[in-house]
Amino acid sequence: MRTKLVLPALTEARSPFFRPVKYSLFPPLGLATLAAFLDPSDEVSLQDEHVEELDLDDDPELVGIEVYVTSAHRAYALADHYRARGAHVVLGGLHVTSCPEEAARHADTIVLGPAEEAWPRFLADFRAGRPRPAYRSEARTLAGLPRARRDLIRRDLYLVPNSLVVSRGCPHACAFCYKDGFFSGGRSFYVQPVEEALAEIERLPGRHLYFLDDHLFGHPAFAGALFDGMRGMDRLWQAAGTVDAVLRPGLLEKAVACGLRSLFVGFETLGAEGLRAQGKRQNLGRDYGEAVRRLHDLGVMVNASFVFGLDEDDASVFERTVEWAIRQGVETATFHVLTPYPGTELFRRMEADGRLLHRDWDLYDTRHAVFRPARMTPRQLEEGYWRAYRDFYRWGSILRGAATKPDLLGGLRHAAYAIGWKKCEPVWDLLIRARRVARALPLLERVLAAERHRVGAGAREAASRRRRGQRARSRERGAAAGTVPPAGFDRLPALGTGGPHRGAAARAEGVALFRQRPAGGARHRDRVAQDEVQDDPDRVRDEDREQRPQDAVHPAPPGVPEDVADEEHVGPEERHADEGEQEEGRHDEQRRAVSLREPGQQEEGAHEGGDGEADEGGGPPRPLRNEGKLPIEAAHTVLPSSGARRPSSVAAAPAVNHPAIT
Ligand code: B12
Ligand code: SF4
Repeated sequence: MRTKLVLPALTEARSPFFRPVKYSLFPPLGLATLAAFLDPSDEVSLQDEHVEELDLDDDPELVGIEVYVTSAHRAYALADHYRARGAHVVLGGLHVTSCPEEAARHADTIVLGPAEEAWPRFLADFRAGRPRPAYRSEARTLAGLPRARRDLIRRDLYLVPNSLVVSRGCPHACAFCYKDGFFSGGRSFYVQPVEEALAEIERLPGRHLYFLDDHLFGHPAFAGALFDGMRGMDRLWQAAGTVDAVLRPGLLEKAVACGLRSLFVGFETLGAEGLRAQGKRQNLGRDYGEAVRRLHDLGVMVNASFVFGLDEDDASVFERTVEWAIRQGVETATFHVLTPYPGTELFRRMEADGRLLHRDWDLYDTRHAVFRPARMTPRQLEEGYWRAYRDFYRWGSILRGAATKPDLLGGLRHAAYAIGWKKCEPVWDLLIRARRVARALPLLERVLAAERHRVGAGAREAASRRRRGQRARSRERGAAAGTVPPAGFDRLPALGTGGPHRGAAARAEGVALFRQRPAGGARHRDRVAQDEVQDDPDRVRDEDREQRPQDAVHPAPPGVPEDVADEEHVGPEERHADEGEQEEGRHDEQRRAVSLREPGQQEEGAHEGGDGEADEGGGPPRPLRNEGKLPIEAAHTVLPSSGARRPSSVAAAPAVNHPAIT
C-alpha cells in the first residue's frame, strides 16, 4: 500500500523571506508513531512542510494528515488535493478532534483523539475495503506500542531531532487547555511503562533529548523511576514542568542528576485572579520567585511562559511581567496572546459571551487577539505582546538578566542562551535554508552543559539558603505570635521566656515584649531566634506540610506498570486526584504565606523569601506576611519597580505547559 503522511505548516513557517527556528526544532513525532502501525511491505513517505517542500505530484493510495488549529486551512487544501487525485484521505490530530464536522468535509475518514488504538482499527478496515468515516479513540495505553518510525525522519533538518513523549496528557484540567477536549471520553493522563521509555531513550543517538510531554513531572512515581533509570546515561535534556512540580522537594533533584538542564515553566501570569477563572487552582499561592531560584540553584535554565489577555490584565501587564522575568534572571521567555482554542472550555465561554472576533484559524496562533479582551483593546493586546518580546530580549535586558547570576560562568551561559535564541535569528534563517540547522546542536549541548560542574555546589547553596529562609520565616511567625523579636528588636529580659500564650497575653495587656536593638546586635538576635525556632509550633506545621503524602515523591518501583501507575490519575480517580489537588490548593490559599505588597512596599517584599537578608538590617519591624488572613483575591502581584536586588515571592497563578523552545 502506498501511504503518505503529512504535517502541514502554517503560513509563517513556509515564508520565502524568513523562517523562525522554532519550526525547525522538532520532527513530526505523531506521524512517526502512526507509521509504526503500517506493514513492513507498505510503502510510506513522511513529509513535514515546516522543513521541506511537499511533493504534491505523487500518487498515494492512503494519505494521513495531522491537523493543528493554525495549519487547518492548509491541511484541508492538501486533503482536497489528494482526494481529487483519488487517494483515501484521513485527517487526525488536535484540531480534527475539536472540530470534527469541519474536518469531515475534507476527509474520507476522521480520527478523533489519540490514535494509537483507533488508527490500527482503521487500517484493518481499510485493508478489508470497508473504512468508516470516523473513528474515536476507545482504549488508551502506551504499553507495548511498536517503535515510532524515526527512520522516516530526516534528522539533519531539525535542531532537536531527539524529541520524545513518554506520557500523554496531564493530570490537571485547565479551561484554556487543549487537553480535556482532545482526551475526552477516556483517560486524559497516562504514561509509558518505564522500561519502554528507557529503552527508547537508549536507542536515541547523541546526548541531547527534549521531552515534549505536557507535564513530565505529572506522575511522580513514573517520573522518579524514569529519572533513576536515566542516571548514568550521560544525557542532557530539556522538558516542561509546572511551578508546583518545581517546588516539590526531591523529584527535581533527581531530574537534574540525570541531565535536566533547561525547563519550560508555565508561569502564565503574575496575578492570581485571571487564571483562577480558568480553573487553574493547583498552583495558586505558589512562590514563583522561589521556583526560579530553585531551578537556578540546581543549574537549570528557565524558559518562562506567560500569557497576556486574561480578564484581569490591563495595559500595564506587559511591562510588569517582563520586568519581573528579567529581575528573576529568567534566561528565555515565551509570551502568548491568550487564545481560545476550539474544543476548550475557554472557547465555549468566549463564544457564549459573544467575545470571539472571528474563526479564522490561521490567526489562532497565540500572536493575534482573536477575542475581545476585558481591559484593553485587541490592538493594545497585540502591540503589548510584541513589545514584551522586544523588551525582554533587548541587549540591556539580557545583560541585566545575566547580571543576576552569581558568577561569570552563569552570566555567560545566560547571555549565550538568550542571544542564541533571539539575537541570532538571521543566522538561524541561513542555517535553515542551507539545511545545516542540525550542525548547531553541539553548540546547544555545550551551553546546556556549561553549568554541570556547578550543580553540586548549587544544590548545597540552595539547601543553605532554604535553611536561612526557614529561620527567617520562623522569626516572622514568632514575631507575629509574640515569641520571637522582629527584625532589629531584642527580647526584653523580663519577658524573654514567654511562650506564645504568654506573648499573646502580654500583648493583650499592652506590655512591651521587645525593645529596639542597638546597632551591631544582629548576631545575638540570630542566636536567640534560632533557639526559639525549636518551640515554634508553626514551624512544625510547616515541616508537616512539606512532607504531606501528596507532596512526597511516591516510592517508585522501576518499571511501574502503566495500569498501576495510571490508577492514581485515570477516569474518576483522575478527577478525584485533581479535585484533591484543587482542594489542597484552596487550603494552601488559606494557609500559605502569600506576599501582599502594594506599590511602594517593594523594598520590603524584596527581602522576603528564602535568602533571609531582610533580617540583617535592623530598623523597625517589617510588614508581616499575610498568613492567609486576607482573601487571596487581594493578592495581585505587585511587581518591583526599582531597587530590589532579587524580588521574591509573587502571588502565584497556575502554570500552563505549552512546551516550545521559543
Ligand atoms: C512539538 C510541538 C510543536 C512543534 C512542531 C509540531 C510537530 N513537530 O509536531 C512546533 C515548535 C513547530 C510547534 C509550533 C506550534 N505549535 Co505546537 N506543540 C508541540 C507539542 C509540544 C508536541 C506535539 C507532539 O509531538 N505531540 C506528541 C505526538 C505523539 O502527539 P500528536 O502529534 O498529537 O499525535 C497524536 C494524535 O494527535 C494523533 N494524530 C496526529 N496526527 C494525526 C494524523 C492522522 C491521520 C491520524 C489518524 C491521527 C493523528 O495520533 C498521534 C498519536 O496519538 C504540542 C503539545 C502536545 N501535547 O501535543 C504543541 C501544540 C500542538 N502546539 C500548539 C500550538 C498553538 C502551536 C503554535 C501555533 C505555537 C505558536 N505560537 O507558534 C505553532 C504552530 C504549529 C503549526 N504548525 O500550526 C498547540 C495546538 C493547539 C491546537 N488546538 O491545535 C499545542 C497543543 C500546544 C498547546 N497546548 O497549546 N508545536
Ligand atoms: S494547561 Fe498545562 S497544566 Fe493545565 S491541563 Fe493543560 S497541560 Fe496540564
